[in-house]
Amino acid sequence: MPRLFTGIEIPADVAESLSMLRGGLPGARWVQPENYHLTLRFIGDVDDVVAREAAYMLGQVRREGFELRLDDLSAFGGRKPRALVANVAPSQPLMDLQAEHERLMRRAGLEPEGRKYTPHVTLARLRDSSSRQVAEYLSARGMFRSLPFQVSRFVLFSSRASTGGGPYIEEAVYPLAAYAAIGTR
Ligand code: 2AM
Repeated sequence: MPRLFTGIEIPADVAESLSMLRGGLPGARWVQPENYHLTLRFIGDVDDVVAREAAYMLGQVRREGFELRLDDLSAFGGRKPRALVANVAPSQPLMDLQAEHERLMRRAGLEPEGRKYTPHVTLARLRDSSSRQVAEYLSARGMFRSLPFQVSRFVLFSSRASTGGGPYIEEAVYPLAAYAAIGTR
């Protein structure tokens, strides 16, 4: 059973700037820079029929590319921090693309995603870091802001069944076109 999710790749120059943030937080398991990604829709462990249906549905997306920027760092989990993440600067095209993935995956037979979508790039998974250590790390690092980057495709990724960690495999790649250029201006 493949464990699938849709997402956006992080370009090498942005990944390099994120990789500078590795280290200095006890209890952190740092994500390998080649595994950085922005999840759009977690699909989970599905059988091959659902996987094929999901891949087909994603091929229906007709959207333009857009620009994104990573903006600031934070931790998920509150008093029991579980992940250190880079946040994404607000982007309506990103939210629209994510909402379309959600609709398409429901049409492919998946249960609705109950949690609100919070776009992020996970930098480290935290096991034994205290909220104080995380706060210290965040204040020592100060403000993080990436260069803007162009999103011109999204990807259906698989990861090792059940563990969820990288390396991730690109099962299918879907281009986002420059439709705006065609007769709309
Ligand atoms: P994360 O970055 O917040 O850890 C591949 O496992 C991707 O799917 C990861 O980016 C992970 O998000 C996300 N993911 C893993 N398990 C998930 C779950 N149960 N629900 C939603 N997203 C999940």
